[in-house]
Amino acid sequence: MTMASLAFDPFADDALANPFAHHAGLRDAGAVVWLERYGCFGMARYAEVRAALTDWETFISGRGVGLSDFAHEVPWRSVSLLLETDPPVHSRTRGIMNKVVSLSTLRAVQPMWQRLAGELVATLVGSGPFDAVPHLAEAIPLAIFPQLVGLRDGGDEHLIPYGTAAFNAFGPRNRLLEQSLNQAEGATAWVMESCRRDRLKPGGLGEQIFAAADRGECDETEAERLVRSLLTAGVDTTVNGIANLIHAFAEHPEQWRKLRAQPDLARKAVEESLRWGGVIQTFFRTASRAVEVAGTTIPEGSKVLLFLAAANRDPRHWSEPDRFDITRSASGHVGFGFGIHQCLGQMVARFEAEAVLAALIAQVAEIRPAAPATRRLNNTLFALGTVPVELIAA
Ligand code: OVM
Repeated sequence: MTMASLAFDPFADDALANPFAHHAGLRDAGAVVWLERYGCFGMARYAEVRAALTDWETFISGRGVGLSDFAHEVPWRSVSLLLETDPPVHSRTRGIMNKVVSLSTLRAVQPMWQRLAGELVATLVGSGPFDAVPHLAEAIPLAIFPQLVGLRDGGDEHLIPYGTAAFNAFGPRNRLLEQSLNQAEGATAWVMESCRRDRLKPGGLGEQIFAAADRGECDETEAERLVRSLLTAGVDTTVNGIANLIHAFAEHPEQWRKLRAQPDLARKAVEESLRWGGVIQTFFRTASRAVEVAGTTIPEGSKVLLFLAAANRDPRHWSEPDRFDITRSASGHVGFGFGIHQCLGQMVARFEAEAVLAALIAQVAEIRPAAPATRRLNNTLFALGTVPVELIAA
Protein backbone atom coordinates (compact mmCIF):
# COMPACT_ATOMS: atom_id res chain seq x y z
CA MET A 1 0.00 0.00 0.00
CA THR A 2 1.29 3.46 -0.79
CA MET A 3 0.49 6.41 1.40
CA ALA A 4 -0.66 9.72 -0.07
CA SER A 5 2.04 12.38 0.08
CA LEU A 6 0.53 15.87 0.14
CA ALA A 7 1.96 19.33 -0.50
CA PHE A 8 -0.98 20.78 1.47
CA ASP A 9 0.09 23.21 4.23
CA PRO A 10 -2.48 23.19 7.06
CA PHE A 11 -0.79 26.25 8.61
CA ALA A 12 -0.88 28.45 5.50
CA ASP A 13 -3.15 31.49 5.76
CA ASP A 14 -5.77 30.19 3.32
CA ALA A 15 -6.02 26.84 5.15
CA LEU A 16 -6.31 28.54 8.55
CA ALA A 17 -8.93 30.97 7.22
CA ASN A 18 -11.10 28.22 5.74
CA PRO A 19 -9.95 24.86 7.12
CA PHE A 20 -13.14 22.92 6.40
CA ALA A 21 -12.68 23.45 2.66
CA HIS A 22 -9.57 21.23 2.84
CA HIS A 23 -10.77 18.48 5.13
CA ALA A 24 -12.63 16.28 2.65
CA GLY A 25 -9.49 16.11 0.51
CA LEU A 26 -7.40 15.19 3.53
CA ARG A 27 -9.78 12.48 4.71
CA ASP A 28 -10.25 11.03 1.24
CA ALA A 29 -6.50 10.91 0.56
CA GLY A 30 -6.17 8.11 3.12
CA ALA A 31 -6.46 7.10 6.76
CA VAL A 32 -2.85 8.28 7.17
CA VAL A 33 -1.22 10.91 4.96
CA TRP A 34 2.27 12.38 4.70
CA LEU A 35 2.54 16.17 4.96
CA GLU A 36 5.63 17.00 2.91
CA ARG A 37 5.93 20.56 4.05
CA TYR A 38 6.53 19.57 7.69
CA GLY A 39 7.80 16.01 7.36
CA CYS A 40 5.05 14.65 9.56
CA PHE A 41 2.08 12.31 9.31
CA GLY A 42 -1.54 13.40 9.41
CA MET A 43 -4.85 11.74 10.24
CA ALA A 44 -8.22 13.37 9.56
CA ARG A 45 -10.74 10.52 9.75
CA TYR A 46 -12.82 10.08 12.89
CA ALA A 47 -11.91 6.43 13.56
CA GLU A 48 -8.15 6.92 13.35
CA VAL A 49 -8.11 10.25 15.19
CA ARG A 50 -10.13 8.82 18.04
CA ALA A 51 -8.02 5.63 18.14
CA ALA A 52 -4.78 7.66 18.25
CA LEU A 53 -6.11 9.87 21.07
CA THR A 54 -7.12 6.74 22.98
CA ASP A 55 -3.73 5.00 22.52
CA TRP A 56 -1.68 7.36 24.71
CA GLU A 57 1.14 4.81 25.06
CA THR A 58 1.86 4.91 21.32
CA PHE A 59 0.82 8.47 20.52
CA ILE A 60 2.50 10.31 23.34
CA SER A 61 2.23 13.92 24.52
CA GLY A 62 5.50 14.18 26.44
CA ARG A 63 7.45 15.24 23.34
CA GLY A 64 4.99 18.10 22.85
CA VAL A 65 1.56 18.33 21.23
CA GLY A 66 2.76 20.85 18.66
CA LEU A 67 5.04 20.45 15.67
CA SER A 68 8.12 21.01 17.82
CA ASP A 69 9.64 17.76 19.13
CA PHE A 70 10.78 18.34 22.70
CA ALA A 71 13.26 15.46 22.31
CA HIS A 72 15.24 17.68 19.93
CA GLU A 73 14.06 21.26 20.45
CA VAL A 74 13.80 23.51 23.49
CA PRO A 75 10.13 24.33 24.22
CA TRP A 76 9.13 28.01 24.05
CA ARG A 77 8.12 27.88 27.73
CA SER A 78 8.59 25.35 30.54
CA VAL A 79 6.45 22.37 29.60
CA SER A 80 2.89 21.95 30.81
CA LEU A 81 2.59 19.31 33.53
CA LEU A 82 -0.77 18.25 32.11
CA LEU A 83 -0.86 18.76 28.36
CA GLU A 84 2.75 17.86 27.62
CA THR A 85 3.29 14.88 29.93
CA ASP A 86 2.55 11.17 29.86
CA PRO A 87 1.79 8.77 32.70
CA PRO A 88 2.97 8.38 35.40
CA VAL A 89 3.53 12.15 35.82
CA HIS A 90 0.30 12.97 34.00
CA SER A 91 -1.73 10.60 36.17
CA ARG A 92 -0.56 12.42 39.29
CA THR A 93 -1.07 15.97 38.01
CA ARG A 94 -4.38 15.16 36.35
CA GLY A 95 -5.55 13.51 39.56
CA ILE A 96 -4.81 16.71 41.48
CA MET A 97 -6.60 18.86 38.91
CA ASN A 98 -9.65 16.59 38.57
CA LYS A 99 -10.35 17.22 42.26
CA VAL A 100 -9.77 20.98 41.91
CA VAL A 101 -11.99 21.45 38.85
CA SER A 102 -14.86 19.47 40.35
CA LEU A 103 -18.48 19.46 39.30
CA SER A 104 -19.61 20.50 42.77
CA THR A 105 -17.34 23.59 42.70
CA LEU A 106 -18.72 24.56 39.29
CA ARG A 107 -22.33 23.93 40.28
CA ALA A 108 -21.83 26.32 43.20
CA VAL A 109 -20.79 29.21 40.92
CA GLN A 110 -23.16 28.47 38.04
CA PRO A 111 -26.06 30.64 39.34
CA MET A 112 -23.66 33.61 39.52
CA TRP A 113 -22.56 32.97 35.92
CA GLN A 114 -26.17 32.77 34.77
CA ARG A 115 -27.01 36.05 36.49
CA LEU A 116 -23.96 37.70 34.95
CA ALA A 117 -24.81 36.47 31.44
CA GLY A 118 -28.40 37.63 31.87
CA GLU A 119 -27.31 41.13 32.90
CA LEU A 120 -24.81 41.39 30.06
CA VAL A 121 -27.31 40.27 27.42
CA ALA A 122 -29.87 42.75 28.81
CA THR A 123 -27.47 45.61 28.03
CA LEU A 124 -27.06 44.41 24.42
CA VAL A 125 -30.63 43.51 23.43
CA GLY A 126 -32.33 46.10 21.26
CA SER A 127 -29.34 48.42 21.29
CA GLY A 128 -28.48 48.03 17.59
CA PRO A 129 -25.57 46.24 15.93
CA PHE A 130 -22.49 45.37 17.99
CA ASP A 131 -19.52 43.02 17.79
CA ALA A 132 -20.26 39.86 19.77
CA VAL A 133 -16.55 39.02 20.09
CA PRO A 134 -15.56 41.70 22.61
CA HIS A 135 -19.03 42.35 24.02
CA LEU A 136 -20.10 38.76 24.69
CA ALA A 137 -17.51 36.15 23.77
CA GLU A 138 -14.63 37.90 25.56
CA ALA A 139 -16.72 39.62 28.23
CA ILE A 140 -18.20 36.42 29.70
CA PRO A 141 -14.99 34.42 30.27
CA LEU A 142 -13.13 37.53 31.44
CA ALA A 143 -15.86 38.22 33.98
CA ILE A 144 -15.95 34.62 35.18
CA PHE A 145 -12.58 32.98 34.86
CA PRO A 146 -10.18 35.26 36.76
CA GLN A 147 -12.55 35.16 39.72
CA LEU A 148 -12.91 31.39 39.53
CA VAL A 149 -9.12 30.94 39.65
CA GLY A 150 -8.59 33.70 42.23
CA LEU A 151 -6.39 35.91 40.06
CA ARG A 152 -5.05 39.16 41.44
CA ASP A 153 -6.82 42.35 40.34
CA GLY A 154 -5.53 44.17 37.27
CA GLY A 155 -3.91 42.72 34.15
CA ASP A 156 -6.77 40.55 32.86
CA GLU A 157 -6.13 42.06 29.45
CA HIS A 158 -3.00 39.87 29.24
CA LEU A 159 -4.96 36.61 29.30
CA ILE A 160 -6.13 36.56 25.68
CA PRO A 161 -2.77 37.62 24.12
CA TYR A 162 -1.06 34.95 26.23
CA GLY A 163 -3.54 32.27 25.14
CA THR A 164 -3.24 33.35 21.51
CA ALA A 165 0.55 32.95 21.63
CA ALA A 166 0.30 29.57 23.38
CA PHE A 167 -2.06 28.19 20.74
CA ASN A 168 0.02 29.59 17.90
CA ALA A 169 3.05 27.90 19.46
CA PHE A 170 1.68 24.43 18.62
CA GLY A 171 2.18 25.23 14.94
CA PRO A 172 5.30 25.96 12.90
CA ARG A 173 7.50 29.00 13.46
CA ASN A 174 5.53 31.06 10.96
CA ARG A 175 4.67 34.75 10.90
CA LEU A 176 1.61 34.18 13.11
CA LEU A 177 3.72 32.67 15.86
CA GLU A 178 6.45 35.32 15.66
CA GLN A 179 3.86 38.12 15.80
CA SER A 180 1.88 36.69 18.68
CA LEU A 181 5.02 35.91 20.72
CA ASN A 182 6.10 39.52 20.29
CA GLN A 183 2.65 40.76 21.25
CA ALA A 184 2.57 38.49 24.32
CA GLU A 185 5.95 39.44 25.77
CA GLY A 186 4.55 41.39 28.71
CA ALA A 187 1.61 39.00 28.97
CA THR A 188 3.84 35.96 29.51
CA ALA A 189 5.68 37.58 32.41
CA TRP A 190 2.37 38.72 33.93
CA VAL A 191 0.88 35.22 33.67
CA MET A 192 3.93 33.57 35.28
CA GLU A 193 3.89 36.04 38.15
CA SER A 194 0.12 35.67 38.61
CA CYS A 195 0.45 31.92 39.24
CA ARG A 196 2.46 32.39 42.43
CA ARG A 197 0.88 31.44 45.71
CA ASP A 198 1.34 34.91 47.21
CA ARG A 199 -0.40 36.49 44.19
CA LEU A 200 -3.54 34.37 44.33
CA LYS A 201 -6.67 35.36 46.22
CA PRO A 202 -8.21 32.94 48.70
CA GLY A 203 -11.29 30.98 47.69
CA GLY A 204 -10.32 30.18 44.11
CA LEU A 205 -9.10 27.14 42.20
CA GLY A 206 -5.53 28.46 42.52
CA GLU A 207 -5.67 28.18 46.29
CA GLN A 208 -6.91 24.59 46.00
CA ILE A 209 -3.95 23.69 43.79
CA PHE A 210 -1.54 25.00 46.43
CA ALA A 211 -3.50 23.04 49.05
CA ALA A 212 -2.55 19.92 47.07
CA ALA A 213 1.09 21.02 47.37
CA ASP A 214 0.60 21.34 51.14
CA ARG A 215 -0.70 17.76 51.20
CA GLY A 216 2.48 16.65 49.43
CA GLU A 217 0.76 15.74 46.14
CA CYS A 218 3.01 18.10 44.19
CA ASP A 219 5.67 20.68 45.00
CA GLU A 220 5.30 24.44 45.01
CA THR A 221 6.75 25.07 41.52
CA GLU A 222 4.53 22.32 40.12
CA ALA A 223 1.52 24.00 41.71
CA GLU A 224 2.44 27.28 39.99
CA ARG A 225 2.74 25.46 36.69
CA LEU A 226 -0.69 23.83 37.19
CA VAL A 227 -2.26 27.23 37.81
CA ARG A 228 -0.62 28.32 34.57
CA SER A 229 -2.42 25.49 32.75
CA LEU A 230 -5.78 26.92 33.79
CA LEU A 231 -4.79 30.33 32.46
CA THR A 232 -3.40 28.97 29.18
CA ALA A 233 -6.21 26.59 28.33
CA GLY A 234 -9.21 28.35 29.83
CA VAL A 235 -9.61 31.72 28.15
CA ASP A 236 -8.97 31.87 24.40
CA THR A 237 -10.74 28.52 23.98
CA THR A 238 -13.94 29.57 25.72
CA VAL A 239 -13.88 33.02 24.09
CA ASN A 240 -13.91 31.35 20.70
CA GLY A 241 -16.33 28.66 21.81
CA ILE A 242 -18.88 31.33 22.75
CA ALA A 243 -18.14 33.41 19.64
CA ASN A 244 -18.63 30.33 17.53
CA LEU A 245 -21.90 29.47 19.29
CA ILE A 246 -23.33 32.93 18.59
CA HIS A 247 -22.00 32.87 15.03
CA ALA A 248 -23.60 29.45 14.44
CA PHE A 249 -27.04 30.67 15.48
CA ALA A 250 -26.68 33.97 13.60
CA GLU A 251 -26.02 31.92 10.46
CA HIS A 252 -28.77 29.38 11.19
CA PRO A 253 -31.89 31.33 12.24
CA GLU A 254 -34.08 28.24 11.87
CA GLN A 255 -31.95 26.48 14.53
CA TRP A 256 -32.38 29.49 16.82
CA ARG A 257 -36.18 29.35 16.40
CA LYS A 258 -36.08 25.62 17.14
CA LEU A 259 -34.07 26.20 20.32
CA ARG A 260 -36.38 28.95 21.55
CA ALA A 261 -39.38 26.70 20.96
CA GLN A 262 -37.62 23.90 22.86
CA PRO A 263 -35.16 25.41 25.37
CA ASP A 264 -34.33 21.99 26.79
CA LEU A 265 -32.29 21.46 23.61
CA ALA A 266 -29.68 23.91 24.97
CA ARG A 267 -27.26 21.22 26.14
CA LYS A 268 -27.42 19.40 22.83
CA ALA A 269 -26.96 22.71 21.03
CA VAL A 270 -23.75 23.41 22.95
CA GLU A 271 -22.44 19.93 22.13
CA GLU A 272 -23.33 20.34 18.44
CA SER A 273 -21.56 23.70 18.33
CA LEU A 274 -18.45 21.99 19.73
CA ARG A 275 -18.63 19.33 17.03
CA TRP A 276 -19.49 21.62 14.17
CA GLY A 277 -17.46 24.70 15.07
CA GLY A 278 -13.95 23.25 15.19
CA VAL A 279 -12.58 25.81 17.65
CA ILE A 280 -9.58 23.55 18.28
CA GLN A 281 -8.58 22.41 14.83
CA THR A 282 -5.55 20.22 15.49
CA PHE A 283 -3.12 18.78 18.00
CA PHE A 284 0.01 16.72 17.42
CA ARG A 285 1.23 13.56 19.08
CA THR A 286 4.61 11.79 18.74
CA ALA A 287 4.92 8.07 17.98
CA SER A 288 6.71 6.37 20.88
CA ARG A 289 7.30 3.24 18.72
CA ALA A 290 6.88 2.14 15.13
CA VAL A 291 3.15 1.56 14.67
CA GLU A 292 1.04 0.39 11.76
CA VAL A 293 -2.16 2.33 11.09
CA ALA A 294 -4.43 1.20 8.25
CA GLY A 295 -1.52 -0.39 6.40
CA THR A 296 0.95 2.48 6.85
CA THR A 297 3.92 2.17 9.18
CA ILE A 298 4.56 5.28 11.25
CA PRO A 299 8.19 5.14 12.49
CA GLU A 300 9.17 5.81 16.09
CA GLY A 301 9.73 9.51 16.75
CA SER A 302 7.35 10.70 14.02
CA LYS A 303 5.15 13.69 14.65
CA VAL A 304 1.50 12.95 13.84
CA LEU A 305 -0.96 15.78 13.23
CA LEU A 306 -4.48 14.90 14.38
CA PHE A 307 -7.18 16.93 12.62
CA LEU A 308 -9.81 16.98 15.38
CA ALA A 309 -12.15 19.31 13.51
CA ALA A 310 -11.97 17.15 10.36
CA ALA A 311 -12.77 14.05 12.43
CA ASN A 312 -15.81 15.85 13.83
CA ARG A 313 -17.16 16.25 10.28
CA ASP A 314 -16.12 12.90 8.86
CA PRO A 315 -19.06 11.50 6.82
CA ARG A 316 -17.72 8.00 7.61
CA HIS A 317 -18.99 8.64 11.15
CA TRP A 318 -21.56 11.47 11.03
CA SER A 319 -24.57 11.91 8.79
CA GLU A 320 -24.72 15.26 6.99
CA PRO A 321 -21.69 16.37 9.05
CA ASP A 322 -21.49 19.90 7.65
CA ARG A 323 -25.01 20.66 8.86
CA PHE A 324 -25.36 22.53 12.16
CA ASP A 325 -28.27 20.59 13.65
CA ILE A 326 -29.00 21.05 17.35
CA THR A 327 -31.26 18.00 17.47
CA ARG A 328 -28.53 15.55 16.47
CA SER A 329 -26.57 13.54 18.99
CA ALA A 330 -23.09 15.07 18.82
CA SER A 331 -21.77 12.98 21.70
CA GLY A 332 -18.53 11.23 20.88
CA HIS A 333 -17.14 14.33 19.17
CA VAL A 334 -13.43 14.93 19.71
CA GLY A 335 -13.71 18.71 20.09
CA PHE A 336 -12.44 18.28 23.67
CA GLY A 337 -10.04 15.55 22.57
CA PHE A 338 -10.50 12.01 23.84
CA GLY A 339 -8.89 9.62 26.33
CA ILE A 340 -6.63 10.52 29.25
CA HIS A 341 -5.91 14.06 28.03
CA GLN A 342 -9.53 14.94 27.29
CA CYS A 343 -10.17 18.56 28.26
CA LEU A 344 -9.98 19.08 32.02
CA GLY A 345 -12.08 22.24 31.79
CA GLN A 346 -14.81 20.86 29.57
CA MET A 347 -17.50 21.41 32.22
CA VAL A 348 -16.33 25.00 32.74
CA ALA A 349 -16.70 25.52 28.98
CA ARG A 350 -20.14 23.88 28.88
CA PHE A 351 -21.43 25.84 31.90
CA GLU A 352 -20.24 29.14 30.40
CA ALA A 353 -21.87 28.35 27.05
CA GLU A 354 -25.09 27.21 28.72
CA ALA A 355 -25.23 30.43 30.77
CA VAL A 356 -24.91 32.49 27.57
CA LEU A 357 -27.52 30.41 25.77
CA ALA A 358 -30.01 30.59 28.65
CA ALA A 359 -29.70 34.39 28.74
CA LEU A 360 -30.16 34.64 24.98
CA ILE A 361 -33.12 32.23 24.92
CA ALA A 362 -34.88 34.25 27.62
CA GLN A 363 -34.36 37.64 26.01
CA VAL A 364 -33.65 37.32 22.28
CA ALA A 365 -36.09 36.45 19.49
CA GLU A 366 -33.54 36.76 16.72
CA ILE A 367 -29.73 36.89 16.44
CA ARG A 368 -29.43 38.91 13.26
CA PRO A 369 -26.08 39.15 11.41
CA ALA A 370 -25.15 42.83 10.95
CA ALA A 371 -22.16 42.14 8.67
CA PRO A 372 -20.15 39.06 7.68
CA ALA A 373 -18.08 37.59 10.52
CA THR A 374 -14.29 37.72 10.15
CA ARG A 375 -11.57 35.32 11.27
CA ARG A 376 -8.46 35.91 13.38
CA LEU A 377 -5.88 33.45 12.08
CA ASN A 378 -4.27 31.11 14.61
CA ASN A 379 -2.16 27.95 14.16
CA THR A 380 -4.48 25.89 16.38
CA LEU A 381 -7.72 27.78 16.98
CA PHE A 382 -10.36 28.51 14.36
CA ALA A 383 -10.78 31.89 15.97
CA LEU A 384 -13.27 34.64 15.21
CA GLY A 385 -12.10 38.22 14.82
CA THR A 386 -15.48 39.92 14.65
CA VAL A 387 -19.08 38.66 14.82
CA PRO A 388 -21.27 41.70 14.10
CA VAL A 389 -24.85 40.99 15.19
CA GLU A 390 -28.00 42.65 16.37
CA LEU A 391 -30.10 41.08 19.12
CA ILE A 392 -33.81 41.51 18.51
CA ALA A 393 -35.77 41.53 21.76
CA ALA A 394 -38.14 38.66 22.51
C1 OVM B 1 -1.57 23.72 29.50
C2 OVM B 1 -2.60 23.61 28.44
C3 OVM B 1 -3.59 22.67 28.55
C4 OVM B 1 -4.52 22.53 27.54
C5 OVM B 1 -4.46 23.33 26.46
C6 OVM B 1 -3.46 24.26 26.41
C7 OVM B 1 -3.91 24.22 24.44
C8 OVM B 1 -2.53 24.40 27.38
O1 OVM B 1 -1.57 22.84 30.35
O2 OVM B 1 -0.78 24.66 29.51
O3 OVM B 1 -3.41 25.00 25.36
